[in-house]
Amino acid sequence: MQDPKTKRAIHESDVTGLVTEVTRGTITRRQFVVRAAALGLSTGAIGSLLAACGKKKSSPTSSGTGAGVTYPSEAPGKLSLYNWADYMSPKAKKDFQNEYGIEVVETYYDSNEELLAKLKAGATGYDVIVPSDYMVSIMIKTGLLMPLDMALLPNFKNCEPFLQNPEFDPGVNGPDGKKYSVPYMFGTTGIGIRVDKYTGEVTGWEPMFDPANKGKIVMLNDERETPGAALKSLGYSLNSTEDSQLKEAQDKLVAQKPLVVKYDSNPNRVLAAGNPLTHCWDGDVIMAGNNVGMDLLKYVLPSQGYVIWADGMAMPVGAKTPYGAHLFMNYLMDTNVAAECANYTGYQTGVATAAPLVKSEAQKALRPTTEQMKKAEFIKDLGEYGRKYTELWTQVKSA
Ligand code: N2P
Repeated sequence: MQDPKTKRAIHESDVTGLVTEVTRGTITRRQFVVRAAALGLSTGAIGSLLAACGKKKSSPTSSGTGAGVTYPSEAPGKLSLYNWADYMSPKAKKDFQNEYGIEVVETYYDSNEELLAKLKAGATGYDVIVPSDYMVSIMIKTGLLMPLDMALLPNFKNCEPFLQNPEFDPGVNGPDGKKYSVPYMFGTTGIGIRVDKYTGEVTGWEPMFDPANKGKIVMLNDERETPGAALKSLGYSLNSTEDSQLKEAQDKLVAQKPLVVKYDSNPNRVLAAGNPLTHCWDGDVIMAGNNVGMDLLKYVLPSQGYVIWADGMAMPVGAKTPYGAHLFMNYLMDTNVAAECANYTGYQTGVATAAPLVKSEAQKALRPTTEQMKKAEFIKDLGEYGRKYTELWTQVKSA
């Protein structure tokens, strides 16, 4: 029998050797994980070691300089991602686990409001969430997000300049100088058409409200997107704060309701299943096209105007592993990883350096141009007035 002390000494020198090898790059991080596990190290210990190597190698430098924000730098065995459905490459999650020894456990929500309600009701333990622009702003104001340690997010520099310090999360330009989200995907909201099921011409929102299309229409199940479509179709801002305009939009949606097959926020599945006219986000057309063939699909940005949106990655209060959350967010802003996620989801990556690596020509063609952005509006955090949209939507859903 080996003396336990001798055993531990051998063990430690083996581990030190492995760490040296992975730091020098003579073995991959994956090989490191396999060999460290063979030595009997726990997943948590492997993750911590790898994280430490990563710090030396590719600069998630120790926490400490991100606008005065620091978190204990201990890597976990797993982390919890609360996300939209069909919005994360399973390969990216697996690769992250192989590289860092951290398993990503993912659960899903259907809308920003569902996410907000969940957090407001006191749900804790989510490490990374993916709210849209206006919801980032609402969550910052209601104290639901933890500030980020930017020193742990060196890949942030890869992101689209217009998404780095936007109005909804101004970072250094904001009141507390802190940053609460980093870019994930962005895009537009328009109409997805199955050209094998609908042959009419679509240029604006009209076909979505045309009684002739009864039974062919699916709208998003979303209290800002869907009233936004109605407001735009009427020539109004989708951030209108005029009661009379909201009433008109409500009436229009109530009149539309008998034409609508369902309200559904997984439009890629609706399109793949063959629905003719679907209110959707741009990437859904690409994802459906990847399943049924792009020649069956078309995406139209309505002439009256539409939503431009940007989803961020953020860390809610109550996150179990702020350090793990940072490792994952930084990983997703890596050029190749962001390209993998963009290719999987069909959406436009917020990581500018990854955009040239998008494979689908159709997807590249949907990256909004400066001209298209002029007709687009971001959904805004309307403060107290936002309640009126909740009421409008409740009225429509219960009509
Ligand atoms: C992915 C949902 C994307 C959300 N299925 C658009 N903001």
